[in-house]
Amino acid sequence: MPTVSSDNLAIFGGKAAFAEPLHVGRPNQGDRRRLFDRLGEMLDRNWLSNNGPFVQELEQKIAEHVGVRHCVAMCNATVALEIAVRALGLSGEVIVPSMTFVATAHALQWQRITPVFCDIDPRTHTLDGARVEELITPRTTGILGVHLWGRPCEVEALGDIAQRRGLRLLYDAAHAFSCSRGGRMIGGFGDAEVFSFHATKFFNTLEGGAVATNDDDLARKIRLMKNFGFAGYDRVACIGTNGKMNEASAAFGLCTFERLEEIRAINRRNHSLYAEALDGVPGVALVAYDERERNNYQYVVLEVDKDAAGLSRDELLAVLHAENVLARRYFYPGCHRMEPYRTYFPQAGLRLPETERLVNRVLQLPTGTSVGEEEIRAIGGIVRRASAEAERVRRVLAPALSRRHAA
Ligand code: T4K
Repeated sequence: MPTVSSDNLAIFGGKAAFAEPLHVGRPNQGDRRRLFDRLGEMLDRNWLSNNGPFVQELEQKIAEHVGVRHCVAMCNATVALEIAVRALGLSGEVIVPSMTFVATAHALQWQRITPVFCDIDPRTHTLDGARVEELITPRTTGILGVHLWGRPCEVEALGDIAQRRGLRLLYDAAHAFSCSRGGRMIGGFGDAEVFSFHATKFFNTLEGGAVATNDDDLARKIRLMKNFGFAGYDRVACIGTNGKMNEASAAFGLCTFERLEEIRAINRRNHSLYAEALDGVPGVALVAYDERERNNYQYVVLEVDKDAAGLSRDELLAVLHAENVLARRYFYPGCHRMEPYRTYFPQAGLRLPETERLVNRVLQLPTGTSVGEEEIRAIGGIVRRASAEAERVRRVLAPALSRRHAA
């Protein structure tokens, strides 16, 4: 049971609130007995990969759930993005946010396509349409939007730009499985959308991902490409790679899928509990989801306004880590400040003021099925206490943080 000392935070020498670390991204699992049954079936069948029956069943369930004609399951979202990018014929330059997991940019650069980093709208944390238009050049072939934290991009504005300027439009929907925009499920926007089913995601298949699309030709091409381009036993129709999902992953996914609504309800409850626990803490805002839409609530994101809070995001992070709450600072420092992009585009930060501001303000807190009410109230108590004692926190942390900045 967590114990938050009301007068002695761990950074002041008190005992950590949690004996065991509390992580962001603990996996959600389905029913274990159902999983063992399915794994038994798989072993009896001795069909372990290559478009097996569990993969087909999962693809059908996902396509139905998000309301698209095609779902192609893959080994992970990074490979799914690479394949979608190639199948869409992207080349030259593609406009993409820097405020994303580095895999989004890598999926382009890996194929020698230049990711042109675009700033975000500070209200949505997703691509700013006006900035996108300014970055279009004769070499631009597409836009790759990211539904960050599961909050959808301004799909109407981006769709309009793509249509007017003759660009392909792909979405990295790694965070947005089972979310909607304007009542329509994510999966059906743009030319295609890519989900991640990594262990740390709301819905997982151990490792995994999928491309969702309503474009028959594109789906056919993607299916070929994820299987080396094989169109028959001895016939290779195009260049391809190995992007297949295996049967054990699909079996795990089918079991997690059966708990989807329950997991979503727990995430939603956790999000509301955090809202209550953090209510009124100055300068610390919980990023909200649009309650008129369907959300998966998989990320609990705080935005820390240093001036109002009296503490920086990194100071609050240090307080939480000392209590064994391993909050994260996704996606610091932004792709443009990671290699190889930092070397390729040393000036990129100049046109990304909102991204640079946001990467220094946000942190993510633990949620999911392994986090309960008591933990959330304790975490809220830690944040509240740190805020009340902001000056003392800053004094205690100053030497360590200045050493870190100097390094
Ligand atoms: N696009 C976007 C916008 C993405 O966010 C991602 C992935 C992708 C594309 C690419 O999707 P994939 O190719 O991965 O399908 C994690 C995930 O590995 C990554 O999938 C995810 N985004 C990213 C946001 O988070 P790390 O480097 O932070 O993971 P790691 O190893 O630190 O794990 C996070 C925490 O989760 C750990 O502290 C402990 C816990 N954990 C993790 C695993 C794997 C567990 O408790 N059990 C586990 O099995 O990237």
